[in-house]
Amino acid sequence: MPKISQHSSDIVPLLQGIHLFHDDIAPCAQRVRFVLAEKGLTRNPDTKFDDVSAASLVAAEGSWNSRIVSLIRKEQFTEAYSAIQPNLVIPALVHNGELYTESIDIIEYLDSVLAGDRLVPSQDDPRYEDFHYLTELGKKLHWSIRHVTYRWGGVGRLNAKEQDKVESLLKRGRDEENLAEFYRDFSQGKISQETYDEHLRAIGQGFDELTKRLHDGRPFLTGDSLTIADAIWAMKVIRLEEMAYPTNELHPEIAEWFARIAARPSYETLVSNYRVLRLVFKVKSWLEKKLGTGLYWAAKRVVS
Ligand SMILES: N[C@@H](CCC(=O)N[C@@H](CS)C(=O)NCC(=O)O)C(=O)O
Repeated sequence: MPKISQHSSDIVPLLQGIHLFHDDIAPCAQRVRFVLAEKGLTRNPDTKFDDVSAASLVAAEGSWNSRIVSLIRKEQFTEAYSAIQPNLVIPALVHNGELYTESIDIIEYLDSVLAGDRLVPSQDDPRYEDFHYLTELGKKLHWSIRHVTYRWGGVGRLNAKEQDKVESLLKRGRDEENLAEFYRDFSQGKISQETYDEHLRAIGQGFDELTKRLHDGRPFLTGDSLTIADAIWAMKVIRLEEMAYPTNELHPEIAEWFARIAARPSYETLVSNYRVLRLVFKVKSWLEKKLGTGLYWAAKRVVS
């Protein structure tokens, strides 16, 4: 059963067709875009997330409207977005005036209503148990990816006024992603190096779980065909590689599997819209690697 989310936004009921509230750089949104691309839908030009001009309200069949919630401009922390997603995270999806949140729930919904190969195995599929395990592990490790990413980027701190605003907006939701705690500790520099290292280690252990499965030569994580578990983990690899995480050296089987995902036409649609930023990330991480600092060396030190 689709999980329709409640909201208090005036914008949501106006939207017809498929509208994704997202940002190109966010792995949780990338996985939804991956599914939209795998299902053959095309992306319409970007608009601001709260655009209500007549032309932006309807997404034609076979396409989706891209509503950008810029994380860099902290647009997730606005009244208008909190009325859509009170936990202040992306993605959120609207289909014909109904709101869906939580990337995995959105994906399950899209998989059930869009034509094309099924990407979520049914519960009686022998792969389901492992699929579920890998998906849940991927979800759990999002907290670690968040720590590693913010530590590496060094930006995104909130000042006291912003923190108060975020905490007051979050009272409308359940703060399922622990944003209030994360931003309070991150912004005040209270997260220890040991904690960051533990998160990096947890990611390495997660990759070990994938490697165990890939050892038998299967092309995708749960067997012969692509599932959304592949998408969830591939988006982690994208993010980590932007920061020079040594996937090839530490997890060669994962690098090979990832190359199969990256060869799919849908992959290009994930990264093509933030080429410049990706280049900035890669230059930063390349320089760090040369200087003996950054995530490359941290991972070599911490992940065995
Ligand atoms: N469990 C949520 C996680 C959503 C999430 O944490 N999204 C991140 C981007 S990947 C976000 O919006 N972060 C906002 C922030 O860091 O302030 C989902 O899968 O939809």
